[in-house]
Amino acid sequence: MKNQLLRRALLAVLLVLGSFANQPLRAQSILIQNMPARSVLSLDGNWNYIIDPYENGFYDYRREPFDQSKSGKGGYYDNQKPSSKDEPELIEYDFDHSATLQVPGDWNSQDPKLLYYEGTIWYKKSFNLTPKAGKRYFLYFGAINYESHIYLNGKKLGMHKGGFTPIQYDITDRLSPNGDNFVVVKADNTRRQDEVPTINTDWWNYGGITRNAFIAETPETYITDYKVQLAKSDLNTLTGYVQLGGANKAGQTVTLDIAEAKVRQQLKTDADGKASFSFPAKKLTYWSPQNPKLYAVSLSSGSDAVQDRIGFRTIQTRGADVMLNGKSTFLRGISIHDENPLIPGRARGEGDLRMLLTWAKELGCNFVRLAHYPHNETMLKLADELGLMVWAEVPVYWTISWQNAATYQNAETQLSDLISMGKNRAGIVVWSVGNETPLSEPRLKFMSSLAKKARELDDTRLISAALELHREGSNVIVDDPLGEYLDLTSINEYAGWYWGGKPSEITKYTFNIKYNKPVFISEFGGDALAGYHGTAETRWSEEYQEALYQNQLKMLSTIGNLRGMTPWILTDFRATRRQHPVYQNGFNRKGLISSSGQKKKAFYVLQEYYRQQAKKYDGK
Ligand code: GCB
Repeated sequence: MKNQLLRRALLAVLLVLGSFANQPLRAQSILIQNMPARSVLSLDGNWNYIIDPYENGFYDYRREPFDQSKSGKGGYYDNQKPSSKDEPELIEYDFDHSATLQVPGDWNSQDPKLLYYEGTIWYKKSFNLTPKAGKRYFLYFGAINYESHIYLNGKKLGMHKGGFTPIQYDITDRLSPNGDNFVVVKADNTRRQDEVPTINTDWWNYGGITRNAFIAETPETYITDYKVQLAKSDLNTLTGYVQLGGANKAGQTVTLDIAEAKVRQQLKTDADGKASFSFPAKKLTYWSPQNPKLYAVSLSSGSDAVQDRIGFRTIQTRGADVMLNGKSTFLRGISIHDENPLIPGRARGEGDLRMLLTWAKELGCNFVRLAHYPHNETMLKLADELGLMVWAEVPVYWTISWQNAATYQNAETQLSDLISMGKNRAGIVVWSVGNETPLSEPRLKFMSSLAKKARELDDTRLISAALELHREGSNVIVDDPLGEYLDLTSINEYAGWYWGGKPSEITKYTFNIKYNKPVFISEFGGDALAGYHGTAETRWSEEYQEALYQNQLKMLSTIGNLRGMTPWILTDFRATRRQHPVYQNGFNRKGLISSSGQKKKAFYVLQEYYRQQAKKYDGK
């Protein structure tokens, strides 16, 4: 009897193990640094797709997921084909005869019937790759919005949440030896309260594989991660680490070469494959917006080598000042979404991104706020190259589920991935942990934990979040307790648009800010339809927006600690909330540049103000 019970228990355990054996959910471990610089097989281009609002390709008719079943089969990821003509099986999908979508690219802008679609779409791409002995292979997606389930040759690699951070899987032992492979992605952009972002945002919920896809090849032992930066607030010390992965990562030699700076260091990895370093930096030319100097940095170990272009600078605050390379600076910024309104949908390539940053330069910026989520790795590299400091942010936006532990974990993972991706970029000077989050105890715990996490992961940059204000008469008060944890007191402030009357009335407001830190206005603005003219009191007109900017700048000049701003926003952008049929038409019109590329009057107001600030702080 006892034996029988034991046997049954054993059988139950084996059954459970068996069902999981089919689909080990490979959590992505560490993000490999600078993946696009590797030898890659691009998976960009056409992918076949199936729209699946009922998720028939994922669940059986009892709503049990196929990929959790004993066989692990039955889902669209099998990419099944009829096996014999005599006994045709019932297969109710066929990727190869389905239409295609371009990758990278959101689905909304590629097929009119997908414009407002929120739900699941399956993507499939076949590719030829015969794995070579002694090599490792990693499948990479720059971003998939929002939840993705990824399968290679019918087997699950894993699930990823978060629409703006890279996804990587080691697929070395999953590639077919004969070279015929297929990858299937279930992308689901359903909005949910407990996710990050939550259900409510002011941007278009673009779905799909929105950034590049490729497979990178590395040697068996490879450079996983590295950080090469100046030490915290120290212009004379280069510090960082190199991390190897693979079987022979311990006790290896790593060479760090920055030829132009006459740096050549031989490092030894420890038992975990990590080699840390710290040494004096001699005669470096520091990165700055005036001179965005980047050094060619080369890391090599065994047969692996990675090249990067890295700038060196320090950023810190002292009282009211923001100090770049030890010198006080004013952050002449503008906010930007990952969208170039001249093309439909998300920005897709370097050209779209370069155009946005070139406009920011023309405006006189030395700073950009890449709102409200992690932007493309290419964007971060372009900012380095063009001499723009960057505020990088996670989509902790408005009213998140503050008390849900999984929501916090999700936000923290997105923050960690953003910091991992951006840590070698000189341009990034601020990590923002969120935007306009409403005061409460649970929110303070959530947000301050995120701020502490950001500092723990990277203490060389400033930490902030876009805060809200409240008013008593003409007194604008900023006393959000989260401010204690932040380096910049950043405020979103919409005098003259959402409150405070007409633009001409807002100069009466004065600011009462609790913290003696640099004050940064992370947003202000108002909508204007380009080409629509009226007086300074005609809402939606260019003149109204112009007056709003003029009076905002007057009002803000009374803040003694003011050290920068990123008005909202560089260009008009698509937003489902913006429904006015005459003035908005599905666009948030707070852009200084319209959806057809036309500069509005307010553009020139800010440009002139930035000219004066540049003169005051940089002497030109
Ligand atoms: C805000 C939000 C931003 C919106 C903007 C607006 O405060 O941070 O995402 O788009 O206001 O236009 O209302």
